[in-house]
Amino acid sequence: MAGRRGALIVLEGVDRAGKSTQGRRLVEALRADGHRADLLRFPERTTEIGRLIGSYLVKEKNLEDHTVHLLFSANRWEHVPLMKEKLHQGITLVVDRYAFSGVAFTSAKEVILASAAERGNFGNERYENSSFQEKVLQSFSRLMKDKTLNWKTMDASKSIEDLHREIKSIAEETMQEVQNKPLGELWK
Ligand code: NYM
Ligand code: MG
Repeated sequence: MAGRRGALIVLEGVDRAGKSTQGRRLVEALRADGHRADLLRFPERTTEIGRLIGSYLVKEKNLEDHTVHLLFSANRWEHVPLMKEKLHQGITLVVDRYAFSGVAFTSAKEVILASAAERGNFGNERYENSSFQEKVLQSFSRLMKDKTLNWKTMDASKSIEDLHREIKSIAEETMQEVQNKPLGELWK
């Protein structure tokens, strides 16, 4: 097993798509099968930067748009050394949102008017309304045209169990595929 690296598996999508549920299930299942796997999420609200982001999201704090964008980015970068170390050690990382959310949510801001009405079903954080999420989805669709990344689209209306089985088999395939490949760099 020496030298085999872990896979970086990123779950992206609009709010309430089921990413967190599936991420947790995936890590549990991989571990149960004897793989080494860790779950990460972004924003990771427990660091100093993450606490700033958290207070922005719950509307306790106002931050200028570029500033908050860079905080989200910094919040990922502060975890990159640890992520690389784990991947090199053979630990597969399941990540609940990554830089794609960074692009999709910030770019959705550029096109949305502040007048978007709050709708049902979402929570009370910033961005949690259907017109904003619609823009986010369009932005994700553009990002998925990048064929250097191995995107798989999931139908989030399926049952938790069915989705879990699909995601697990994709994850296992990916772990096999990348185990002897060097780590790549995103958008380079
Ligand atoms: N979000 C998340 C961003 O706006 N930019 C980012 O870079 C990331 C990683 O944070 N509505 C947004 C998307 C979500 C919000 O995320 C909180 P979560 O997964 O609901 O905790
Ligand atoms: Mg949320």
